[in-house]
Amino acid sequence: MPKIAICPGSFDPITFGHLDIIQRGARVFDEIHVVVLNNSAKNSLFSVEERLELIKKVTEHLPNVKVDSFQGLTVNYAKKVNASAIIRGLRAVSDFEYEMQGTSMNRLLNEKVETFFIMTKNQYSFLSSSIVKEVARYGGDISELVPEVVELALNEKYQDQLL
Ligand code: COD
Repeated sequence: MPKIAICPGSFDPITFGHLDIIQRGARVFDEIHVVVLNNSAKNSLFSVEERLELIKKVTEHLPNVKVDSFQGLTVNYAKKVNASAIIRGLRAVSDFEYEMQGTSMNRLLNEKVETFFIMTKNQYSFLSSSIVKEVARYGGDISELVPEVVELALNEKYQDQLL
């Protein structure tokens, strides 16, 4: 049976930090489903369709990565695609409390799905979609932080505000 994992997130937008986690997960699992879900605590800049499009473009070199969106609980999506694992990235101690809460809740909802954490690479330890949006909004250089298609999409979103 293939080992399937899901990589859930907001991906608003996808960064090199996300991509690194997806690539490293794809080396371990037979199949990875990157899934755009709603985080009720966050207002998104990109629509779900825009986020999917960007993720598809930057993962097209990874044959065992699929991209999808879902309305609802992460564990329900895992069940839908027969995934036995959830992959999450860890950056700093500050991520721990949130991840601990989410992992405990997911385990309570479905104890058959195990959560695995991949530690960020040092160069991405400070990187988040929020910080990228903040820098892009004020015209800063984000070329080291996101793939080129994402940089273009961000510049397009914010160009009106820069004029
Ligand atoms: N380096 C390494 N990992 C990173 C980096 C980086 N620089 N940046 C982000 N990551 C990791 C994050 O730690 C996370 O694991 C993943 O990438 C996605 O990050 P985000 O910020 O895009 O996504 P989140 O954390 O907002 O996603 C939260 C969910 C949408 C998955 C969550 O809210 C959810 O499961 N919602 C559905 C409802 C549900 O099931 N709720 C119960 C469980 S919380």
